[in-house]
Amino acid sequence: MRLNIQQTAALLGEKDNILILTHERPDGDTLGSAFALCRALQLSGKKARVMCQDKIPPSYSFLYSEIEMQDFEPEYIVAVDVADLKLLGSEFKEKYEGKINLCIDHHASNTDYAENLMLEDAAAAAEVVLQLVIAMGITPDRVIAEGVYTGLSTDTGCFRYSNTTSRTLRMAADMIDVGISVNKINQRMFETKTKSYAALERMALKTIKLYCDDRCAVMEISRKMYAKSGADESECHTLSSIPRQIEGVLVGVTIKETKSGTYSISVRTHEPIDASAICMKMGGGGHKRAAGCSLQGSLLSVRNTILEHVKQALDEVVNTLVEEPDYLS
Ligand SMILES: [Mn+2]
Repeated sequence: MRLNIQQTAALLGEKDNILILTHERPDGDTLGSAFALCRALQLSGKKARVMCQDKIPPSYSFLYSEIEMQDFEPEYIVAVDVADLKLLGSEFKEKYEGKINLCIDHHASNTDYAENLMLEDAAAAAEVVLQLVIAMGITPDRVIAEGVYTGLSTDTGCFRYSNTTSRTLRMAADMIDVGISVNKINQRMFETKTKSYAALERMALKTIKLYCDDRCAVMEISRKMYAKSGADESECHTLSSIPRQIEGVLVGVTIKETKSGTYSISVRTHEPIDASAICMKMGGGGHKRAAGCSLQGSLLSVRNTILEHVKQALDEVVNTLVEEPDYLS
């Protein structure tokens, strides 16, 4: 069932001992939103804690350094920024399938696996969480504000992507008014690379190839490259935005080989290509301009499958592109 902000706030008001789950390979939005909600629940006198199947990268430690890790038997389980149960990760999916009570999300592709507070036009789950926190009667403190700002900024590429709205910026401004250090967060999130990540990025850049009349760029990251660079998968979210940056490219694809040998695909698009529609055809989902899916098989067959769907999507809009000279390189 779909809930609105007020219904969800009232519902949470009745609950206690709340476990908040993030998606696997956690990013700034799932973590910022989860810890902001956790803090708000704790401030309202409830017990709450956050759990993630994967290790939380050290760069996000500021999000929880002031939050108490409370120990309790969970009575109510909330997933944040998790569009599909399988995005919890295989271990957590098995553990929590059928046990999640509430989902707070902003992905149009959400599979409604629990009672659902879903705002499709929100740039980040953090936008939903902030409205919820306020509806719960909690005034955001610095810890909540840092979580919300981190979610807003990371899901919008530091307010550059097309999902950024005036509301996103107003919410960010409100968080700054609480007294957070924007520079500290931005520097951590956008202006710092580990040496191992920088090494991986160099290798990844070399793999970029153009397809479909140079409208699609594909970048490939192998296990060998992780091993050689020493980079961790968890620090590699921002790689996916690189292929789309090439002039004339409408679809940027990043193919990452996972530990289990399957391939994790990230698709980033420019208007008018719908990344979510492309990924849904391959069993995944996401947003209009940023989506993902998983594929099995050889790298060659995986790449061909993706290119087939990308070509179809490009063919569907090719006539509209002619009228848009900006898209012609
Ligand atoms: Mn998100």
